[in-house]
Amino acid sequence: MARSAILNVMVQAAMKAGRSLSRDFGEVQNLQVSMKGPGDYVSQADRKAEEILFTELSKARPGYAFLMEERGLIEGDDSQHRWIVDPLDGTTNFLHGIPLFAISIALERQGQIVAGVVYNPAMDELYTAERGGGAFMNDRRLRVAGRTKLIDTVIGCGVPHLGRGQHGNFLIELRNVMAEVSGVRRLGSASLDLAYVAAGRMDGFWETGLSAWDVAAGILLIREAGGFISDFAGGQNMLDGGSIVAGNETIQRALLKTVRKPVTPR
Ligand code: 2AM
Ligand code: CA
Ligand code: CA
Ligand code: CA
Repeated sequence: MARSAILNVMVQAAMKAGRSLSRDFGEVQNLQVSMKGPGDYVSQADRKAEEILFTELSKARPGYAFLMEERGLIEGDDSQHRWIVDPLDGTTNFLHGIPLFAISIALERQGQIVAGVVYNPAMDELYTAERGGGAFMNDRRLRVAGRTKLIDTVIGCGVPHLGRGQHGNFLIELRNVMAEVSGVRRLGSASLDLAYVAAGRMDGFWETGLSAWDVAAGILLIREAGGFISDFAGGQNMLDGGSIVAGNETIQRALLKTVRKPVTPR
C-alpha cells in the first residue's frame, strides 16, 4: 500500500504521540489529572500528546490551521487546510487502564475531509484513509460488514456521561435499538468505534453530543470502507451537529430509523 506524503506525515505524528501515550499508560497512576467539567477529565498525557501532534504537523505543513480538543482553534495563514485533532480519544478508559483509546487526526481541505488517521497505540492498530484511496488497518484493506438484517448485527453506541445531558433521549434510543439487534456495545472512544465499523467489527454505530475531533477521521474511514454515515436528521452535518449514525448502506438506513422511533409504552 503506497501512502501519500501527507498521510505519511500524519502517520509519523500519530506514532510519535502514540509512544508518548504508551509511556504514560504504563504509569497512569502518576499522571496529573484535572477536571474540565462534571465527568470530563484531562491529563498530562492528553496535553503531551497534543503538543507532539501540534509540533510535528506544523513542522511538516507550516500555516495549516488546527482544531484540537485541548487547545481549541488555532488560525493559520493557509485558509484551505485545517487539521482536526483529538490527541487522546477515550481519556476515561486511559485513566482506568482500559486499552481502548486512540489518537485521531483528520485533514480538511476546503471544508472536505481528505485524509484521516486513527491510532490505538495499546493494540498497535493503525487505521488510515485517504479520499478516493480506500481505508486500511495497518496494511489490510478495510470493508464495512455486509450483514443486512438488523437482527443479525452488533451495534456500537456512546453513553452520555455525567454533565452532558440527553440521558433520557439516549435511554429511548437504546431501548429501540436493543429491541431490534443482536447485541449492543460501548467502547468509550468514538474514533475507535468508527474505526471498528470501518473494519467490519461492528455493523453500525450511533452517538450524539460528539465534537468534530471525535469523528472527523472516523467519518472518512467509514466512507472509504464503503460505509454510509449521516447525522440524526439524515443530513451530513456530523462535524458541527455532533450526532452520527453509521453502517453499511442498508444498516445505516435501518439504524437511523430505529434510533429515532417515537417512544412506545411497553
Ligand atoms: P474524550 O475521551 O476525547 O473526551 C465516548 O462516548 C466519547 O465521548 C469519547 O470520544 C470521549 O472523548 C467523549 N467524551 C467523554 N467524556 C466526555 C465529556 N465529559 N465531554 C465531552 N466528551 C466526552
Ligand atoms: Ca476530553
Ligand atoms: Ca474525544
Ligand atoms: Ca480527547
